[in-house]
Amino acid sequence: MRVLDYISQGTKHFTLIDPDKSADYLKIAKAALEAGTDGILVGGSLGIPSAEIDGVVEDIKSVAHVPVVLFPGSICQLTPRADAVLFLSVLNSLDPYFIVGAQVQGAVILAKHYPQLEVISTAYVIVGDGGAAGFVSMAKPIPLKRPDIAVAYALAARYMGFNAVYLEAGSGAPEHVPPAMVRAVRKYLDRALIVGGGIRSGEAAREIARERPNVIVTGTIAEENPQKLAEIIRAIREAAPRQSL
Ligand code: 1GP
Repeated sequence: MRVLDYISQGTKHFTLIDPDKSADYLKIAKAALEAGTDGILVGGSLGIPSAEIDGVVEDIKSVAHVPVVLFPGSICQLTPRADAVLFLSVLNSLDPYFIVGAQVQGAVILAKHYPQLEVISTAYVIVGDGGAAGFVSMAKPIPLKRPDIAVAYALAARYMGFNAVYLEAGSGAPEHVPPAMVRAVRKYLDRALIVGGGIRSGEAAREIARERPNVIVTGTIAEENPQKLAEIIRAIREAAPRQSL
């Protein structure tokens, strides 16, 4: 099954592993798999040497029975070892490099060298604090109290033909994407909706899952508190049993 089809059904939990932050990425991957995560994203806003990314993904693939998907912070984080890549365009960046420049460079690598890698075109929309992702990509984050602006971006993404929209509050953000914003976007978006950043409790995950995004991503919690991760995954399952869109 293609990863896009896999994530388009129901609400799943993905764990973000940033090898730059966590030397012990394999331990985190194993803990996340044990807690029942449905997929693993690999990537980060800051540097991961391109020489390392192949090995990191290979290692994670060797223990994972779920899709391993690239979440590249730069074109140096591409590898054919993954199951798919989120081909991100930071729609609310002020710098064209992050909207289409890096994508032009990355597209050539994908087409010429990794044509077998599934590409999921993803409108990456930064909201609230935005974290390192927002800072590095020169984003103008959408205020948390303006779900209407998030809807406008999601609609633009839909008409531009993106496969998915990713609402990103930023890793470690003080506030996650508000459920009201997820609800507003879900109402208009007939394709995969991914939400992440600042989700630290089962309660927060439950409230977001009730709005039926397709993927809820957590990163930091897997590094800091694997038990909490199990609670988050349970809450998602309870709030959004695996319904189809
Ligand atoms: C993925 O950036 C997030 O969208 C991960 O955020 O580290 O706050 O869970 P956390």
